[in-house]
Amino acid sequence: MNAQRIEHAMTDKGYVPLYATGTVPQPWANYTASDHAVWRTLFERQRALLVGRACETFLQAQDAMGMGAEAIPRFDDLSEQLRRVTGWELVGVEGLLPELDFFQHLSARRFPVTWWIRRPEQIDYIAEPDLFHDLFGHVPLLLNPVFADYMQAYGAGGVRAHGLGSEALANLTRLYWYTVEFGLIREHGELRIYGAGILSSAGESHHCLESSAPNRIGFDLSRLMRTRYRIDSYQKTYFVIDDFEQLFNATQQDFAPIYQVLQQADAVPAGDVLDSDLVLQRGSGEGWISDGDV
Ligand code: HBI
Ligand code: FE
Repeated sequence: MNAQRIEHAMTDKGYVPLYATGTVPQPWANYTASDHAVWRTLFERQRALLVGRACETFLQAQDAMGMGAEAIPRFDDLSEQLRRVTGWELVGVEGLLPELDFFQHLSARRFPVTWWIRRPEQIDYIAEPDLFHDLFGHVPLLLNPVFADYMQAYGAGGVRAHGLGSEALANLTRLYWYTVEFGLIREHGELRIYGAGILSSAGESHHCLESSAPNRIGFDLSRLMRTRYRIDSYQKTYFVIDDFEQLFNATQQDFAPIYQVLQQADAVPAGDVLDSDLVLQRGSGEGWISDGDV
């Protein structure tokens, strides 16, 4: 099944598709055999790749939820489990939501999940979030109480930033990008993946851990909020957290003074390393293209 695209909107990220803003029930009975087969192919490939690469919290949560390759999971089943453990629930959506709608859902402990899955010819790459990215990548960690609280705090911060203007919003969006989407975490002395943008991408699952091209830098909230990012290629820089408490604790302050300070500071290009950085690996920069940071 394919979603009806509603319209395109010009943003600072270029043209993005915008969909209906309401929530929709998951039309589970309408998924075709091909839809389920796409899920199965992607699930089997990523799970095999992620053992030893994704953090244990993610792998264990995915198992605990009974998320498997056999069929596209039902949002209602997953919501029931999430509600019991962390008070989160899933809501079906047509795709990318306007930022404020998205933040409001998160701050109410509702995670919007795109109901449709990519087509077979899009197995290796799709620019926009689909069901596989949202469910496989984002949903398991919502079973972890600390990460679940971080996501809600992020949403609440988003609602506040939205009222403060586009620069504050850009700062906050970078936080989401470099943690929830492309974050790495230290575990048993090694780097592991927790960001959903990586977890749902075969190529980036290798690249983020094994390539010598990207920088790997210790998490620092205001540094990260200054850092531009790329939406069209693997990341040039990954930020590494020690644990999910570090992430949650960083949200236990008012971001407004940070936004104020950052107004005087230049944004940092995606691949730059600063003297003040805690550098775990300085990237070789191999294969980097030089324009296109957002
Ligand atoms: N909408 N459904 C959906 N999923 C997202 O991940 C999402 C969104 N709208 C906005 C958005 N992400 C980004 O602007 C984040 O930076 C917040
Ligand atoms: Fe995502």
